[in-house]
Amino acid sequence: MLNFELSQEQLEIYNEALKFSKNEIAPKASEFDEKAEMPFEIFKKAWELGFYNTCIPTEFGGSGLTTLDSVLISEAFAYSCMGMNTSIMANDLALLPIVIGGSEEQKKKYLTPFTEEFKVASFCLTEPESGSDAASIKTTLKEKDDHFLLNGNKMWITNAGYADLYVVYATVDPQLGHSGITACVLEKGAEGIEVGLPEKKMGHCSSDTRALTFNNVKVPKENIIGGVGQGWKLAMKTLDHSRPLVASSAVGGAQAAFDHALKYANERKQFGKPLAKHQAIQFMLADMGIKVENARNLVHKAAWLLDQGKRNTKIASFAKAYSADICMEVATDAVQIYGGYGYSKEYPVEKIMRDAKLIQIYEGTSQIQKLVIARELNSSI
Ligand code: COS
Repeated sequence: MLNFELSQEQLEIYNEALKFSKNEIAPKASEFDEKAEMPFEIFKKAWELGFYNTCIPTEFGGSGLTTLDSVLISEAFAYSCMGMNTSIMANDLALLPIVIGGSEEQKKKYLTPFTEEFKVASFCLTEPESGSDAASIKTTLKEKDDHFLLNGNKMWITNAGYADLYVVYATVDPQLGHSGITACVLEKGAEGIEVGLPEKKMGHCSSDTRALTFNNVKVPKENIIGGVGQGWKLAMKTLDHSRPLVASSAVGGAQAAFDHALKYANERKQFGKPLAKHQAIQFMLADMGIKVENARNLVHKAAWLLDQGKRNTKIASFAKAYSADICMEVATDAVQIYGGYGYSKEYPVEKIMRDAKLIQIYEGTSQIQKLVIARELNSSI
């Protein structure tokens, strides 16, 4: 049976999240963007309402929300600020490898505390010389007696300045390629973790991004997630889960840009009538509406597939590439419809356009999504 309507429960989750987004996030979005600070008070309130760490299963204190529920929350939050939503989603990105590949003890030890108090987590894969080619990481984990020693550099790590927990990818032997990659968990304060200064970014300024350096950090063997050499597949499976969330953030941003543009086009008059009565603008608005609707449908399908226990790699990449690209396009068109006002920080679409750009880049660029899609297509024949 095909049904395009959300259930009553899903609608309630979305409406509650949107209410929070409009009442708590929207009024502070510009201020924190300008200050380039994380809004911890807002994050803590979101955590108290159960909008955080939605990937944690109920056995470990989580809320039991589905992936589809999670993308609804992500869209609602991003509607008011994609930057804040990035920081919130980054917690899920970091905890997902433990949810997917961790042992029962690891899940209890590392996931449960996130349900008991507000905590921050970071997913540490990218390096200065390893971005799209994620398997080329140089950070090493060398076995020594009863533990490993972690050495290397990570780059563009969301939440890194405040993280209570880091999930770090490293190689036990670069010669082994993918099968040397291993994931481990580190807690705040582990000796040898050096946290860089905050990156100064074009957008997503209310989300903390930094480099990390690991100098002989001692990693107990029980901190390895999923076994030595299992890190690559764990990272790829994690991205299958997290890409629908990122894509839904793009949908939220695009919907906001569209709503602002539609309202403005009905208010602003030129040549004696509202912009919305000019066919040139009507066609732009129609195209923007088509794109947002299409993107949302793809995101919901990518999340739904996971909830059915099915592999969603191709559709998750469809959703990520398409939503990120249309978010950029819709935001750019919204700025165009606002004209000179759209270029001003006084109006909301300028920030949406800056924030949209990053979604085409992080968690796999649009080009990388197409590479993943091509491989999935080729492997199916
Ligand atoms: N689920 C399970 N296994 C997967 C998988 C997935 N989604 N994707 C790949 N794999 C497996 C492959 O099946 C292959 O397994 P075998 O060795 O058993 O055949 C193995 O992993 C290697 O895969 P692949 O050959 O595709 O590896 P590449 O090094 O060529 O990876 C991509 C290419 C583009 C997929 C990878 O580098 C990537 O995702 N890059 C973007 C990284 C990213 O998103 N960075 C953002 C950081 S997080 S903010």
